[in-house]
Amino acid sequence: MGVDVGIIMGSQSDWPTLREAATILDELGVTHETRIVSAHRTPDRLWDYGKTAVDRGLKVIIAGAGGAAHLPGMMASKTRVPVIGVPVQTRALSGVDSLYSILQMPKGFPVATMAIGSAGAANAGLMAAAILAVSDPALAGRLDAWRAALSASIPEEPSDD
Ligand code: RP5
Repeated sequence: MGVDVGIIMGSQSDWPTLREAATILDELGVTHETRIVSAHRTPDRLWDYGKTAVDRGLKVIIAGAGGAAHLPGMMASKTRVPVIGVPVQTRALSGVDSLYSILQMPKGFPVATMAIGSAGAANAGLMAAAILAVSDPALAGRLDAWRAALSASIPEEPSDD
């Protein structure tokens, strides 16, 4: 049986960021796979992944890339599986280049764009889980519990420690 979420990234160097999404999905018990798929270096791999995504049963794709970050948008153009984009933080422009590359999609091919970097990657995992939870009550319960635990961990007052 296939997995629900595909996590793809443009380079091995993106993995420390995209791992945050995988960690969240692990915590919530959401099946997923991870692949390096580069819009520029492996365009045929990108095409094949997008072309087969529906038939393979993927329900959400999380796509992270940095710099001239065409991967999420190209993937959205190739499949109707919802694509969540994660702008990876770059050294040259701090990820603003990645953000703008992913965010400004033309009408017709949306990418749900998260924040730059690891917070965006973690939120991509949570967003994917929220989408799946619409039709999965057990996952919805786990997501509610995860959110409640986070809220409960926040102290009411600041500490000097
Ligand atoms: C992008 O170029 C990748 O998504 C990565 O963020 C960036 C740099 O890649 P490497 O040169 O580290 O492989 O395609």
